[in-house]
Amino acid sequence: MGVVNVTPDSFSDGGRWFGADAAIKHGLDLVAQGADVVDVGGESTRPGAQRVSEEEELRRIGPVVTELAGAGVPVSIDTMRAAVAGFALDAGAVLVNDVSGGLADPQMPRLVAAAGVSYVVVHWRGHSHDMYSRAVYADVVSEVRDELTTRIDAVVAAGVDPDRIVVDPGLGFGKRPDHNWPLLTHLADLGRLGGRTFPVLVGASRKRFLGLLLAGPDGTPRPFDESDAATVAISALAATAGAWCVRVHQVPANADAVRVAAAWRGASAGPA
Ligand code: PMM
Repeated sequence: MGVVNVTPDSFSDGGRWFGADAAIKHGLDLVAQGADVVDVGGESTRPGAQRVSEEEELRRIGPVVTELAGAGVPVSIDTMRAAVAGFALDAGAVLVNDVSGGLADPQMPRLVAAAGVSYVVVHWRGHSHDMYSRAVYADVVSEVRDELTTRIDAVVAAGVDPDRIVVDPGLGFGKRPDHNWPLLTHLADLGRLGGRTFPVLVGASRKRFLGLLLAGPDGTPRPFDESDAATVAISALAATAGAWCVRVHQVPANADAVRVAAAWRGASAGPA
């Protein structure tokens, strides 16, 4: 999954694809580079971000989703708002990526259910402006599993087909850097919830915990756009561990990593 953030302020690529024409071209480039789906978002969720209005979010994503879907690109809409998701689905988007897991807008699960599309349910504890105040866990893996299970029960009760649900641990969302690593090393557990197995999506690309891991000797975090090689390492490891999808800003090397992982898994499943 290649990312197109149509925002002036996303932490990882803020401003680069803010104009509709640049965003559309970027989406087409990501597909040419090997992305299977392009995730279009119009609201930054970086820590501390304030919300944009629904009108502004629609203004940002509207032409980008319409053009990309019209060109045959499988488009995912990254939004917490049912109205924005509804617009994108009408324009041809095929997947709803809701980083709030249906918590931010109670209309979202019903909309997804009615549309019959795939739904990425992300673990989330609240909006970005104060997300770190909720980043308190005794056992992050079991708490994220329990809270994801609660969300799955809720969205299924609202009519979402369980076979259309993808789960995501929400790296960085209400998590401090040290919380992300155990989630990454327990991806298979995170997909097995309530007696079912769900595909798992991993969004580690360019996140702060990678910049901190790669900090220089003076402790200065590595800049976001210089953690792409670490993102590729996570993609290889996550895909080898069975992740269904990795959401990334730079596609070519990550697409290669996913192919390596597929060959690795294939060979490990076959005869020695
Ligand atoms: N992270 C961001 C935005 N959308 N969606 C999913 N499913 N999972 C994520 O981890 C995720 C997401 C924030 O990153 P960005 O601002 O670099 O796009």
